[in-house]
Amino acid sequence: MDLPLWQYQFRIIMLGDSTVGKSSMLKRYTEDQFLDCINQTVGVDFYVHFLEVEPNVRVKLQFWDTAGQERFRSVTRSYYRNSVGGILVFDVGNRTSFQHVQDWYSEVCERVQPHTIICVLVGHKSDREADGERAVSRQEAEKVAAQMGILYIEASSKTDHNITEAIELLTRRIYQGLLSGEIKLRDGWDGIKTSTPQQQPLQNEEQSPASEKSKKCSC
Ligand SMILES: Nc1nc2c(ncn2[C@@H]2O[C@H](COP(=O)(O)OP(=O)(O)OP(=O)(O)O)[C@@H](O)[C@H]2O)c(=O)[nH]1
Ligand SMILES: [Mg+2]
Repeated sequence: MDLPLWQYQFRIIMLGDSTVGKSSMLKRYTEDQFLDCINQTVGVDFYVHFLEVEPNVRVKLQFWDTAGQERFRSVTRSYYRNSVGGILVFDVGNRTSFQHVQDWYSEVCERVQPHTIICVLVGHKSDREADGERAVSRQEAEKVAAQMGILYIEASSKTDHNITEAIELLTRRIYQGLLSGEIKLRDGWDGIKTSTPQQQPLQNEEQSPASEKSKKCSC
């Protein structure tokens, strides 16, 4: 029998300061490409990828790639509530981006209430270490991640190091949460959807706003 295109849809939000490489991570993961000169995100952009989390269980990953720039914050914040996963990114060569990680995390956790979001912290641009540009040690980042109670992984879109691993680590963690009941399907919450809703226990919740997309080149 043919499998449906997907059984579950997980919405995952990319968070972190501007230029840490959120869009580059998704471009690498979904298109296996890296661009030295990439369009700066304006508002929110979208990427989709399908992943088989176990034999015959296919998940549609819908990524919301938010702009890190402060001036887009009112738009990007409206996407937090309908996310079940968060990829929290800083640049290992940019200490300021690391210092903002806790703020990003607190804000998304607050806004997703009463739902649950599962996050992973990514120390991105790990290739910069080879150029002597590391400004945040792995130990320090691991400590902050442990304090937040989330997983930490270092990755590079440029060298394609750990990008798939970071995204699939988060996806499998969400799937486990779904199986264990830690994460529940809710009517009116778009963090997780199923293609067979009649088989899922649903509870009433109100719906949240829709989307916007536009781009400009920062190069
Ligand atoms: N050295 C290095 N540079 C990278 C890496 N990933 C992205 N970059 C560069 O970092 C710059 C910013 O990348 P983006 O992906 O646009 O960053 P962003 O977080 O999406 O930025 P906003 O859209 O403004 O929030 C670009 O010049 C990329 O080429 C990486 O792994 N290593
Ligand atoms: Mg971007």
